[in-house]
Amino acid sequence: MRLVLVGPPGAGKGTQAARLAQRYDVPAISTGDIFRANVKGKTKLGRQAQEYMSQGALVPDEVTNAMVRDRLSRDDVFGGFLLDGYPRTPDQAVELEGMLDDNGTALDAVVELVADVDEVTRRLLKRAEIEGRVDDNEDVIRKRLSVYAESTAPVTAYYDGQGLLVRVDAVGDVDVVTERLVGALSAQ
Ligand code: B4P
Repeated sequence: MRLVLVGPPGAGKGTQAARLAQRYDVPAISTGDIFRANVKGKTKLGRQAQEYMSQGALVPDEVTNAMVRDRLSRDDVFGGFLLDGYPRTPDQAVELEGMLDDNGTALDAVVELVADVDEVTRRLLKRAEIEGRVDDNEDVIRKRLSVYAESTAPVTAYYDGQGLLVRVDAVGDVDVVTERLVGALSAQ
């Protein structure tokens, strides 16, 4: 199973990626998590990513693409993977296609988690209270949502054109959303 999860910030990508990875026994690869781990570890990549993330901007494509290329070269992805939060721009989508071509593989599906702006804003503000993430304040959330509409919506259109896009309603109980995802993927 080679899957991509897309959706606006707060749609539940990280939440559902962990569950689907367990269900399909593939590694979940979250570009956001990798960046956050590097920020925490004060690495060069972390220093590069931090200024963009704290402003709600995307980390430049060349940095993100190189990081994903490296991650997808490891042995644990041979049997499949779930990419959470990548690709997020048309350039990243084209790069990913190249990486998979090089390995003689291709994506099985791209799942879009659909949730409206009010719902995702409410979730992220709630997470801010619990986790205190620097990019979960109202101004930065607004910026992240506009970046999503501008840069990532074309990515879903691109995959829709390839017949790979599966849209799933991401509003509701976490378990219910997981069952919707599994149902949609098995019907694919
Ligand atoms: P991400 O880490 O991907 O952050 P996100 O879009 O907010 O999604 P996340 O996975 O954290 O939240 P989720 O929806 O699961 O990216 C952060 C930053 O990293 C980006 O802004 C960018 O700067 C950089 N970045 C990452 N990937 C990049 C790329 N490819 N290119 C360039 N830059 C990149 O969950 C949100 C909250 O909702 C949680 O608190 C969760 O508990 C809750 N929730 C989940 N499901 C729910 C449900 N069904 N009901 C109620 N609450 C729910």
